[in-house]
Amino acid sequence: MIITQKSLVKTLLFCLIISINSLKAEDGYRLWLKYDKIENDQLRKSYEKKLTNIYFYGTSPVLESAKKELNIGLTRMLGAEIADLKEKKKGIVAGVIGQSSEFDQLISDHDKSNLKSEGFLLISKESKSSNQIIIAAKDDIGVLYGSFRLLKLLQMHESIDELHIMENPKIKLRLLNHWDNLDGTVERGYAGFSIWNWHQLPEYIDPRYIDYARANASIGINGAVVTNVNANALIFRADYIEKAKALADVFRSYGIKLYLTARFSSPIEQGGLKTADPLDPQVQKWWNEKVAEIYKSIPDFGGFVVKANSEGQPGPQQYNRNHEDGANMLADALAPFGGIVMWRAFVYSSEEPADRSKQAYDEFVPHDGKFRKNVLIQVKNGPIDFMPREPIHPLFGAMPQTSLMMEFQITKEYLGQGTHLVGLSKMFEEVLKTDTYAKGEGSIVAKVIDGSLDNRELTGIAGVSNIGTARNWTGNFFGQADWYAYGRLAWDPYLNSEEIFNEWVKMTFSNDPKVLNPIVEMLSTSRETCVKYMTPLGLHHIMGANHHYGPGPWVSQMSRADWTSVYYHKADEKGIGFDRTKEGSQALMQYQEEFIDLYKDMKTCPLEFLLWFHHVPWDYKLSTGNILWDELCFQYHQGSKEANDLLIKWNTLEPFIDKELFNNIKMHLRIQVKEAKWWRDACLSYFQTFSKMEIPPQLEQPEHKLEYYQSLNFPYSPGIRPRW
Ligand code: GCW
Repeated sequence: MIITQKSLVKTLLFCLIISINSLKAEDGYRLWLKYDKIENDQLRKSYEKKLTNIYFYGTSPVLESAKKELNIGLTRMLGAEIADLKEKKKGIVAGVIGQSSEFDQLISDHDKSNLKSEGFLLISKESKSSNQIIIAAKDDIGVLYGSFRLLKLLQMHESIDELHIMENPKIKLRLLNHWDNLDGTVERGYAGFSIWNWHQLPEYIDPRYIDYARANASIGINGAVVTNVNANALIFRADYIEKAKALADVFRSYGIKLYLTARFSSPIEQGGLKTADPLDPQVQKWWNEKVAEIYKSIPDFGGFVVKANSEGQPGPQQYNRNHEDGANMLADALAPFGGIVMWRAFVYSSEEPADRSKQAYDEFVPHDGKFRKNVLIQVKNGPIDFMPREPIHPLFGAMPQTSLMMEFQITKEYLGQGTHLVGLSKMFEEVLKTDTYAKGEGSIVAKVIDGSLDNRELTGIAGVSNIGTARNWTGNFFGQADWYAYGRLAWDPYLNSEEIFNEWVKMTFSNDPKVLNPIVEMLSTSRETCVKYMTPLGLHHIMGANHHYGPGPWVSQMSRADWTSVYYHKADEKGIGFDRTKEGSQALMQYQEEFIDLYKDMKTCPLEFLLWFHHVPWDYKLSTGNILWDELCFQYHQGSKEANDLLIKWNTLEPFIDKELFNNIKMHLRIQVKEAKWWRDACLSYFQTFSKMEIPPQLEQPEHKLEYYQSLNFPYSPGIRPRW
């Protein structure tokens, strides 16, 4: 046998990949793309027979990424070398439809006509003369997604016989929003600093950027807004545009577009103008030129996200203009290049309104149908702010002539931040499946977002990223599951969380039911657990001030009343809760009639939103048979107990989990147990000063007096908004 230098290098590289794989302790860096060797010999060999050859029709940077990924994944999982044999009859055959008649013949007309942009088809073809796994798509991004799907089948030990999988994404823009500042900090980030090293860009390309793009592409994310919505106009300086271009260049070969946040006052700060009035011709000209400059560097630039007239951010209202004027002005600058504006609906004015939850609806509904075609209104899932549980935002279903996109928060600002295990998929799913009743029963939020309810072309979804410089990306290991779940629901908002958790656990931990089932159960129950120990029965916004870490139901002194906790829980000697019914703030009236009927009556209002919509007397008898005060105590205690159950369950997994990873998660779960008890005891001690009732004697009593909980302070809590 003649060993050429090239084949020797290739073999050495192969050995290196295999050995690195088996030596390292599990530090979480590889996310769900672990590609561990398949230990079951029979299964591995059955895959190997079908997959050890790759042939791609055509080439492009995205197709190269797909091929590279198949190579890495198959080499690791099969422990065998993968050849690019130019063999078309055997193994993986991939391509974009419409580019080679030879390839096109492999696909039926029916399949061809059902495939949509970015979708993929995965089929097996077996005959005497051929044995192929075909990955086909209408564009190269679809081929990349199909390649990841094939690798996932193997990671999940599924059969690849008689394959016929076709998937099309249901939402067009599937974005991550990074609240990353140019100084490297991350607002509400609990996984270290920003992964974008602006200082060293554009020259230094951290290999992380590539792995970031791979991970996102593997779940179908096709856009990244790399800067904070509390925006900095510096990003529009020429040198920063070049830095952004360097990131866009990395993302491109993974089908990911780059977007930026636009500070509304940029024409003043970067352009030296006296005004940022959207109707001023000079202002429009500045934006037109700036946008043209960006597109010169980044031809596939996605567009802008804008937070305007919200929490001190500049906006059109400063010039007596409105959201429509502001959004359309930017949309006009972007339209010639195919760019879009995502204008956020997270607004509440500086004059305190009677009920902050009503404001976005009041400000936006009058403009329905008046935004340009390339504008999306980006709406948070609930009307307040990413609470552990909120009813859906009343805007969903209320603006049929406007493209509304969903904004979820993947980072856990209000759900235990960097430590608690809370499977967010359940929360996302709850929101997406809630009925708006906008067009009668069944008008669920997912249908608003995917455009099917109102026949909208431009559709989108955004998730506020939880990624940072932590070696495992998300700090808390289970944060990876939230990133994964967000991507999956962005691809298909009708998926079930159990299915998503199953996929993630199989790829991240193991296919062994002894490991799989308990972890899926932990993920599935944890969100409800968190709601119980933080904000049961519809309570909300009762966390510590500014950093939002830990309980702070007593917070009453802030520059605005609607930043305090007392504004939201309204506890007094009579009872607790925010009356948002017709007799109260009337926020409930912003929803459809059927929705109103569900919640309007204290007697029949589902318990999870009781205190969201009603001010309820302490001794009010609930459907559970308990009076309100007792129920509150039971729920807090149950939540704290369930947090402990998570730890107990985790401990049973010790024999099956990598030691480093096991301990990492165990330590975080211990923090969660401690903090769940802290939430419970602090909140009950405080609310007790109003209810004047005993915590039922069978329950553990608070460890400390209320003053102790009130005295705690955390000046260096992570993720706080920086002051510019
Ligand atoms: O929830 C609040 C956060 C702010 C955030 C704001 C927003 C980026 O506490 O940190 O600012 O929402 O969504 O704009």
